Amino acid sequence: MARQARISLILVATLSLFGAACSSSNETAGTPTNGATTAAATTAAATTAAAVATNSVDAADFNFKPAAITVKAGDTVTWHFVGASPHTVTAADKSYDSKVLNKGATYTHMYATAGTYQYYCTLHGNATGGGMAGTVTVT
Ligand SMILES: [Cu+2]
Repeated sequence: MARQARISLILVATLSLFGAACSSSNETAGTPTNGATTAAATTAAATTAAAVATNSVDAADFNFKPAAITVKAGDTVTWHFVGASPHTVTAADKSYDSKVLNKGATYTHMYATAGTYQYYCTLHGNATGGGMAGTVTVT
């Protein structure tokens, strides 16, 4: 699972760099200095959108906020069901499952071991990260 997340990150980074290269060549053809600056800015933006250090996640309609978080090994993560629709917090590997919960409920899970863990809502997402899904990176 960690490998899958890493591949996804590499893919995103590669696509970002590719996009930066394309836009810089369109706007400033043959000016490598500008291209390098654009690539650096893109990298910084990607870092900003990366995982948030928190152990509290909202299960909203229809996404997890924030969708990517980081916690320390041994930390407990709490999901707050704030959306009007019912949702679940289900490990991609099915190792834990909140079952369907409604607005106002909370669900907690303790992550004992470092790694990258994907989860999803069985009603609105899938185990491969599509739709309503999230990632917990444990360090
Ligand atoms: Cu849902």
